[in-house]
Amino acid sequence: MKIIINLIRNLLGGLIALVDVITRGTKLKRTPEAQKRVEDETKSLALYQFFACPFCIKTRRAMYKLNLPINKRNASQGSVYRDELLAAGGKVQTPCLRIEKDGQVEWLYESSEIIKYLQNRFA
Ligand SMILES: N[C@@H](CCC(=O)N[C@@H](CS)C(=O)NCC(=O)O)C(=O)O
Repeated sequence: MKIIINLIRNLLGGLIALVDVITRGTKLKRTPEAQKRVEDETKSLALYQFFACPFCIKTRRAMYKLNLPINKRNASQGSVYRDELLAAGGKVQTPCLRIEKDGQVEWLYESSEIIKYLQNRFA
């Protein structure tokens, strides 16, 4: 039964991911210098995610629109990133944004909080 539920979940997630790619629209345009600065800043960020999770898709969509090449780390079963998320973030819930600043690391959960953070910082 669990296998069937997971299969349906992944199929639905895959479908949403496909629709997302088709309907994403355009990325935010910056001057080459501004884009370079943003790209340098995004090096200290990483998104822990599942490919087919609707909340992750929503977050990736916002990242795409803001033109943010944030490193994506798949936290699926058996992955080292899953262990890392649990150990350092405190729970396996995606999406989670790992933010490194001045040698400190913050783990930001909740898609709406992550999107708000990215919009405040990069829009
Ligand atoms: N309110 C959260 C919901 C996130 C959520 O439910 N994520 C699911 C995946 S779609 C999760 O991490 N579940 C834990 C698991 O699958 O182990 C958000 O908006 O980010």
